[in-house]
Amino acid sequence: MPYRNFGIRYLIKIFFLQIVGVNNYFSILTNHYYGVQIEGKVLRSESKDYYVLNRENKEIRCTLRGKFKKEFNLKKDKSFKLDFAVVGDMVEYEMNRDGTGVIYKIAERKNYISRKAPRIKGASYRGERLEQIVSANVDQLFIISSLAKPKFNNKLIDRLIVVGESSHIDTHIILNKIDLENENAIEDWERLYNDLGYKFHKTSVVNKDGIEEVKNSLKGKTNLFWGQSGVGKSSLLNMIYPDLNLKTGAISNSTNKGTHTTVTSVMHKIDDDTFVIDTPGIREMDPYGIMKQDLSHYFIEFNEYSHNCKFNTCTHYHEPGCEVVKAVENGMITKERYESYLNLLDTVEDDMIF
Ligand SMILES: Nc1nc2c(ncn2[C@@H]2O[C@H](COP(=O)(O)OP(=O)(O)O)[C@@H](O)[C@H]2O)c(=O)[nH]1
Ligand SMILES: [Mg+2]
Ligand SMILES: [Zn+2]
Repeated sequence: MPYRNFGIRYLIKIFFLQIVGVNNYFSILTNHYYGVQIEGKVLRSESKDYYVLNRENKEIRCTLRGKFKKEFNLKKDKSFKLDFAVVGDMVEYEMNRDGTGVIYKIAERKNYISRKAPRIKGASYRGERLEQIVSANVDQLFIISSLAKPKFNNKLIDRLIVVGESSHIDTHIILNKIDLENENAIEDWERLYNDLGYKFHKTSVVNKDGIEEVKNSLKGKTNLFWGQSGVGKSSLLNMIYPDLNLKTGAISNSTNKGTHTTVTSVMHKIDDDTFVIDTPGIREMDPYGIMKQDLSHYFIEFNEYSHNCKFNTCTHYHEPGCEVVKAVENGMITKERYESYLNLLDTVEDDMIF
């Protein structure tokens, strides 16, 4: 008798609601039908799997819920759709019976670090390049460079600084492998970046120089290690946190590829408030979503001059009455930084997707 059944069920439901209260009743319902809902942090992803660390420090392999699509308004100057999770995302997932999980919610990102997805080798297609997010919710960007092998590359550092600045993330620079050459060669760079306000650490994994200083700077933050392949990102992390046991390797000259090194970004938990993200080495670095007329904002020493340029759309290149160009001529802005700027301005122009 369906009607009578319904009546009894209805009475039980009312009775239940009376006892446990509306909120608890619904949470019991949800738990029963959809599994327990848990919060966690994405540590890494492999193809379609996301490894999520929950509050009990358990790593759960999750997939994204089927029709997962959510509109985010993430970065100050950007708004677009994302339908995936990335390293560093805070997510909510439900447990399956087999111990895996299904992510059904990605929390709004505080910030994130990205670049243009690398060009596919040999492809003649020069269309829109997608955004590749390296990590979300980062407190500090550590740009890792080396004194030699590979040789110091200030243009790459400046490109990475632009990403840090445009994402409003504190940026440090590490110069590693100072055991290889006389570090005096780098004094001018050290002064330049320090003057700009970027903390400049000098390290050697061989001599253990500067390791404690870097370790102290990492404490209590979520830190992204980023830089060229072979500069020693994984080696540094191993030296600072021996338990990590990350793979390291020399770059083979013939293929220019790392051997058995990091392939995707991986976040590691050090303690309750300290996280580090090791990234695969990069060979090219084009910031994503930066417009030509905004680029100079991310060269922070340009700002006090660019206000006074004759045109407020000045790109500080060929325009008359440009105060930035004047500052370069007067030696107030270094030629090297200005060259990095022009070099980037070119890329931004080429690959403009807005
Ligand atoms: N001489 C010297 N070699 C280093 C130093 N740090 C790392 N290396 C070496 O550089 C190579 C690349 O290191 P790895 O950590 O894999 O670089 P990653 O690609 O940036 O992670 C390895 O052969 C390391 O042993 C250092 O401070 N001094
Ligand atoms: Mg590595
Ligand atoms: Zn100008």
